[in-house]
Amino acid sequence: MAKVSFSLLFALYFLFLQWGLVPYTATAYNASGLSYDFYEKSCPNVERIIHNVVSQKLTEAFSTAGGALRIFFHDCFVEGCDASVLIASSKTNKAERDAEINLSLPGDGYEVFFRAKRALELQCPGIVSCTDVMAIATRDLLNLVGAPRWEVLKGRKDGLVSKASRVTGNIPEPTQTVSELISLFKSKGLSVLDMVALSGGHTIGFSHCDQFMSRIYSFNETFDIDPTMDKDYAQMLQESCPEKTFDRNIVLPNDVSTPQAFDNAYYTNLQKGLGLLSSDQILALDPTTQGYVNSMAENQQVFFRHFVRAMIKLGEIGVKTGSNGEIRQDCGVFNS
Ligand code: HEM
Ligand SMILES: *[C@@H]1O[C@H](CO)[C@@H](O)[C@H](O)[C@H]1NC(C)=O
Ligand SMILES: *[C@@H]1O[C@H](CO)[C@@H](O)[C@H](O)[C@H]1NC(C)=O
Ligand SMILES: CC(=O)N[C@H]1CO[C@H](CO)[C@@H](O)[C@@H]1O
Repeated sequence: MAKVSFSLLFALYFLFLQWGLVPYTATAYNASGLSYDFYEKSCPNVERIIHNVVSQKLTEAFSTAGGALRIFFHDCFVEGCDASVLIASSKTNKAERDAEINLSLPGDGYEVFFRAKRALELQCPGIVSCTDVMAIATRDLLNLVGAPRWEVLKGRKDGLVSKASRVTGNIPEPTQTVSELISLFKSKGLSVLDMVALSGGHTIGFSHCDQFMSRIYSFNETFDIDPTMDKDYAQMLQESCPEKTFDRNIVLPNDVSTPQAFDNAYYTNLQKGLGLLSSDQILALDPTTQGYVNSMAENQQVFFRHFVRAMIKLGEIGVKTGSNGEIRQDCGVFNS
């Protein structure tokens, strides 16, 4: 009897955990060596200094939030979260940010990280790593546009390697299949659920025409337009991105219904064929991911809980501590 009710409870707990009804505990997901109070003595105002810079920058350019999130994500997937994406190329090294796939990484996102680090150097020189700045600033920006707030673990060191050649294969592409995406995320220690929740980052931000052109022109032998896309939406996209003469600088919102709000509309859009990238739309169609899309579309709190948990996990990928890294003085160049 006791045995039966225990397994029943366990099954229920698992079910609730799956669907995000158990409040997450951050401690379950930290990487060794990181802590919440890492700068308590050395730079007690670190969070406030970053927050001031970030909120100022956001009032100047709303696109900062999406830009920063995408750069943070790319940084963590290539060499781990170590600010390697901020390094500028030199005569002898083509750096990560100059990989072909990086061409579209947004200037405002870079700018906010550099600005926050410069503000910190005035008050606590040489103390706070660029990678911690990225994690805190991204959290703050998302919170300012409507995401829940979470505590950021600190103590990451900045990486000593940044190579464009390390990018390909480590960053997902919009034409990949669900199983290809799943195996990439899995290789970074992220589950299918994490992947679906993090894709909700596309509730803000923009994409360039070339990232979805193949869905709206000569899709395949049978269909001119991807039949999984809403027809009016496809027509609107065609108007903004004419086949032969599209403007390489034009960007369109990833979330067509509420582009400026961090909400679960990304998922409700997918249910209606309003996903912009193929990699978005297929999440609502593939049996492996469809259930997660539906539960996040149905309940924004479920999305928020899974998103926060997955962001904390994302922020711990390949983290360097101790002598495996440095505290860069200028986020754009290695110390020596
Ligand atoms: C699942 C696989 C993913 C694919 C294939 C993908 C692909 C893309 C592409 C092609 C763009 C448009 C780039 C451009 O044209 O400028 C984009 C934008 C963006 N992505 Fe993803 N992404 C994925 C997952 C993620 C994740 C996990 C995050 C963060 C948690 C994220 C955050 C963003 C943001 C915020 C933007 C907008 C950037 C801006 O406004 O400048 N993406 N993504
Ligand atoms: C990190 O996780 C371990 C257990 O996995 C826990 O003992 C420790 O308290 C956590 N540290 C922080 C700062 O959450
Ligand atoms: C075109 O795409 C649709 C939808 O993905 C698919 O069902 C169909 O089999 C494809 N046709 C060809 C010729 O590949
Ligand atoms: C090669 C290249 O143009 N890389 C770009 C990567 O993204 C940043 C930010 O927009 C640009 O400054 C780089 O030039």
